[in-house]
Amino acid sequence: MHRFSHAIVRLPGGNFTDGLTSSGLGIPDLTKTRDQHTRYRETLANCGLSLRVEAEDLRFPDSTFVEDTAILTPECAVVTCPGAASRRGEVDAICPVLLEYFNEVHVIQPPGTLDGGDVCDADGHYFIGVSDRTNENGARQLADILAGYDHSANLIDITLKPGLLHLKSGLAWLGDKHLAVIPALASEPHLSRYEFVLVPEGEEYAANCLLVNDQILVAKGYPKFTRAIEVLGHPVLKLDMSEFRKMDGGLSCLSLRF
Ligand code: CIR
Repeated sequence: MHRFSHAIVRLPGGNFTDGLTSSGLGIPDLTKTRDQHTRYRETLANCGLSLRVEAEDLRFPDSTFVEDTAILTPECAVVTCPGAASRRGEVDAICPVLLEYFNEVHVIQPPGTLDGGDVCDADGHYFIGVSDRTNENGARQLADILAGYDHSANLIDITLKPGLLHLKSGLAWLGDKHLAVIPALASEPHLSRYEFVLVPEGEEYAANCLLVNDQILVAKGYPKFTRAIEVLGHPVLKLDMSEFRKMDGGLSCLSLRF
């Protein structure tokens, strides 16, 4: 398993609450948002990652969800072309950062669109969601780039799965052959060679958990799912994500790991 040594994060801005959302869960509290982001950064650092902390970018209220701007592999970085018009410009700020760490940086070209939240890395095999944000053109561009580094990929169409913003809103790799999967994705043929930790009904938000080296970060408040992943034997770290959830964001969205 590839281990992470670094993570890039971006601080939530004072206009975080102006971002895109469909959650209907109300307006985030900014102080709590910043506190939760601080805990998130501390947790990644405690997992042994060296953090690159980018300043808030008030031009883009959703830019703290930095995962959507790039796909990072051991060999290269791929700058995305975010599917939401209000987020498209976020990539200009991430490019120079990536060039400091990666010799090979590719860029998804329009009319392709791709959000990092649609890309699930299962130990070098990639599941790429085709969603309202990622179109087939963008997904195929990424699959072609990955193939150049001997990484395989499958496209998974989630456009007809209600309530799923990104593929990783319902899917996470948990090490070895284990995937966290929401019921709506459980019959997806490309996933059938894996062993599922099925996310209990009502706890779907927790599916966006994050394996960081040997530890699994999981959203706090989802006891059944937490118990189910504890069985896998990794230390499980619970983080309060309530304010990010209000803006449709989860644990993976808040960082780029490499
Ligand atoms: C958006 O709608 O783009 C943001 N409010 C949330 C993005 C969450 N990102 C992710 O799941 N990777």
